[in-house]
Amino acid sequence: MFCYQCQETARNTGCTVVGVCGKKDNVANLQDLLVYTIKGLAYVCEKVGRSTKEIDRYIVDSLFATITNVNFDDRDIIEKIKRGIELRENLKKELPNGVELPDCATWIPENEEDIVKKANSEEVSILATEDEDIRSLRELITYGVKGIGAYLHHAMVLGYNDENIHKFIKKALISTMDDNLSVDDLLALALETGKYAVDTLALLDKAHTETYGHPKITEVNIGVRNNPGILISGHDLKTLEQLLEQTKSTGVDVYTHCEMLPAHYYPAFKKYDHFVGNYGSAWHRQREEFEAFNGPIIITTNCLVPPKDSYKNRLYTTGCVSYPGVKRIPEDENGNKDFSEIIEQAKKCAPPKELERGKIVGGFAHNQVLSLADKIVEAVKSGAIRKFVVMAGCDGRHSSRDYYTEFAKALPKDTVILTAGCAKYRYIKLDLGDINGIPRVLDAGQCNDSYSLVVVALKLKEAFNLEDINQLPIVYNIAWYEQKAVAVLLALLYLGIKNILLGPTLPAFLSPNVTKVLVDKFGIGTISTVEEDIKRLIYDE
Ligand code: SF4
Ligand code: SF3
Repeated sequence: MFCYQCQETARNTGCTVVGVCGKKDNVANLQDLLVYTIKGLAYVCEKVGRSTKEIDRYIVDSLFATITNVNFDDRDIIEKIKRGIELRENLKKELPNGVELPDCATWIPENEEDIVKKANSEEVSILATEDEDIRSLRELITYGVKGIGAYLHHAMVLGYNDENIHKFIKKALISTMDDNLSVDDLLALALETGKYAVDTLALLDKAHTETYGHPKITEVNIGVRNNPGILISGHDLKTLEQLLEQTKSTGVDVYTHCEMLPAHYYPAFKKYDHFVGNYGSAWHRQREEFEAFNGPIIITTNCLVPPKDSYKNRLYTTGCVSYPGVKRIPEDENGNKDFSEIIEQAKKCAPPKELERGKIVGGFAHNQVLSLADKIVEAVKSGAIRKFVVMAGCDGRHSSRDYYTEFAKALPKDTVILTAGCAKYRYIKLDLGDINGIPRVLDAGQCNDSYSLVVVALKLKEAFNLEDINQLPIVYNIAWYEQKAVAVLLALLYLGIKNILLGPTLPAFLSPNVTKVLVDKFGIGTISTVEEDIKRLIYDE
């Protein structure tokens, strides 16, 4: 195996024996083959000149399955590979004879052994691209497209879709196999990936807000009650909605974990009295927190960590998530899921163990922030707010991420943190106070709600009558971990945002030359010490 798609890759170069995330080498290789299969299918779609709804959904779901901490299940990946080949071969019937196709579009396994053999072959590995810079850009684009696929999946679950994004996904994937493309061509394609990431995030924002209303300022309880509970994690609000409906009047409470926290900010979920609060913190703490929860846990999307035996029998996956030996909740053709078995199990479980008491305040997505725009503009003009610091992104295991807690604490009192994604758990429970009633940490929501922060920035640009988004008193200190964050980063670059600090390390998949281009063109940098970065970002020294 060779995988370097996430921030925690071994020695910041690549996982080669087993993933730091727990992904086994056979699964890593099968995931490479799945991506190879998707590319072959995209190629045939292009040659035929059409796709189908089924193919589009398949591509998006399969890309999602290869994101870090989503799918650890070799059986599931093998089934997806078989399905991709079936879809490809069916569509291929529309091609005239004699059309030349690459191996990824022609290869047919006779049995599962063939699939495993192919997965282990060098030709499907990332390392098959020898030139380090071309490989770097191909992977940057592929990871951006994985992130787009995941976000598009979320929108599609709610009935929102965009043909053009599906077309771009295929075009981009095909381009990563094109030996005629230069470094410059691929750089342009990486920025175009950013454009489609913006479109996808905008679509998902529309899907969320039209379905569940605009997030509002909300106090979320972080303590527990004395009823049995079900804990739900990940980003999929539709699954949460179904769970809340089915648990009504059952005596079972529902709690969110990690990226599901922002669900509390949506008006549509406020009517459920048994939707109690948020339990615990970010994904990497789940092994202790799930154990303490006592009741069933549902993982709807990333991030799943290989479970401990102590709670494996009350852990459930759904959607694109899968783990060998962990029960999966299927859905019918209308996307409906049946939680009755889980609810019955919950009733027999002890209430969650209390981890903490208090509240988190959030709900500062664009609509809510813009309703405070006058107050914010006034605070900036009067100097009460010196700067906004975007600290969106992901959390992770590395102790180097303590930096973000220390950075938040060390920020001067006239700064406001804008956040989204699970990175917030590094500082959201610190009491950082407020500025004229505006809290010093404004949480917009999930990682996809980073889009919301951009909408706010664009509105402020208008309010201050500025030409360039970079003239705003907004600086960026972003933490990344997985490939959704890569899509968000490309979106920010496409929007012209400069001088982003990306940490805790720069991606291993960026070669020195590609990094240099990003530094020269966009001023991208990485974190140093808290003191240095405060000087650099806040005092422009
Ligand atoms: Fe390693 Fe990250 Fe790939 Fe997992 S996803 S195998 S930790 S690089
Ligand atoms: Fe977090 Fe996985 Fe990225 Fe959605 S839940 S931000 S890491």
